[in-house]
Amino acid sequence: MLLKQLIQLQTQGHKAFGLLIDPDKFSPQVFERWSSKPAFAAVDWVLVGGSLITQGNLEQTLAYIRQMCVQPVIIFPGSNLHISSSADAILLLSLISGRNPEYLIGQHVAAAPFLKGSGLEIIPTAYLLVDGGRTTTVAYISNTNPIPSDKPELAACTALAGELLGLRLIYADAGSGAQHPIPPAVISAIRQQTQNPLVIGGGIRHADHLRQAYQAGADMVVVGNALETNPDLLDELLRWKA
Ligand code: 1GP
Repeated sequence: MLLKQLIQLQTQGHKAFGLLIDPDKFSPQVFERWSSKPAFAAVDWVLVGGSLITQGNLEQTLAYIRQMCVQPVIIFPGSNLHISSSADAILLLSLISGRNPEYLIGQHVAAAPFLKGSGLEIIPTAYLLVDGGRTTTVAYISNTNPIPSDKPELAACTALAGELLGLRLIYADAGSGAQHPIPPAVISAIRQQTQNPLVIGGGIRHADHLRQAYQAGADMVVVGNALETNPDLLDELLRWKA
């Protein structure tokens, strides 16, 4: 069970790293460049997904990645169309920073029978968008306002509400391609209020961002865009993690 393993890592104080792959931008050549690096062994989860998948093929991307690496593959869905048995698990996201019922429970109702039959590990996730300096695809598509990045207490209360509602993982996201990552003050405020594993993503481009997120209390940091444009950054990021 991946969630249990993550909780175990968290208990041991081990910091985890997630590589996010957008099926629209997926390139087997880039993936091979990542996976041939010794540093790749330090990747804990490979997440696959995006708010909007247009030309990409989720099924084929999952099947390819699963064949090419030993790491667990987790779907990070943008909608109830993004369900496939070709992964190990799926983050069942409830977008609790927003007030759009469709992303709080609506899509979940339509997805429920497919999830039940999928054989996937379902990870109930409190999903919080925090403002990262620009309107991201996820904020636009979900028609929700992210939490202002200078309101740590608002982020903390939102995450706590998600935990009290029974969600098992907290994913605070500045959104893919965010101008700046979630500030450490927001991360540490969430950490102080909650106990669940805390995943941080969006706009992480340097080892410094990674270090700050871990030091503020992130249990896992997820990076997508920056590694797509510069595959060699993986060494730098994971050197710090090691
Ligand atoms: C987005 O948290 C992820 O949902 C990763 O964002 O692509 O900006 O790294 P980036």
